[in-house]
Amino acid sequence: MATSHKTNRRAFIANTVKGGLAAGVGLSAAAPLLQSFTTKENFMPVNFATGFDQQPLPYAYNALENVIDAMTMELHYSKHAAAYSKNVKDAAAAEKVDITKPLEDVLANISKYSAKMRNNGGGHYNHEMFWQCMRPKREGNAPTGKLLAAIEKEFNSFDNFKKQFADFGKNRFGSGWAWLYINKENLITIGSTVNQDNPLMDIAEIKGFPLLGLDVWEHAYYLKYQNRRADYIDAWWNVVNWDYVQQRFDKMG
Ligand code: MN3
Repeated sequence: MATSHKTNRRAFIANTVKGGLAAGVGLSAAAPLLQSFTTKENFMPVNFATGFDQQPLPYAYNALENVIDAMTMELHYSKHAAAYSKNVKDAAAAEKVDITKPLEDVLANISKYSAKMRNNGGGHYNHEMFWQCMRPKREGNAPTGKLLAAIEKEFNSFDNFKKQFADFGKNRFGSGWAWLYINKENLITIGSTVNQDNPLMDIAEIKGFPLLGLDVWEHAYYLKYQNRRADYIDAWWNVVNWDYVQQRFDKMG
């Protein structure tokens, strides 16, 4: 089992580099191996296990300019997201959680932990995923292959999917996330969560494995878009890393 895990991990790294992201995404010299996968219902593919440390941003702060400005990226990554990582580790120490195990193990049983663990564990997971769900702007940015086929089957068209997904982002009152995810019936679907909840949590409004997440907290867009959340979402489609979403989707297939 260990051999096949290593092989898969190597394949993932190779794919990631091929996909144009910096080497080392999701990995650091100090990162634990995260080999255990005891999550309830065995729902998470092992290659996407998440640690408690913040990983390097896979591009420069200004790499998404014109969609997300460098100042927003820097504050978002180095202040907001860094704080979630620090705080979830503090909560883990207080609540005797083994941080060499995947964060997903905690999220799947988050109802047994504190509000601090819920807010910061979700915040850390969501942002680690969010950075990888983006890449520099591409014209005509869209999914391809099996992922596109699954989206078209469920939503009739990619444009219709984008509209419905954007509506979840726009209509999430206050702070939260919009998600494309695989639900417990193994169908690709969309929804939203409040604050830093996500579909992995046993107490979330929607449950499943997230493929793509959109941060609609004001800190994600306010410097450039002020109150215009809809404009931020419209522009965000240009920087979605569909290759990364496809990798998550493939692991669930
Ligand atoms: Mn955020």
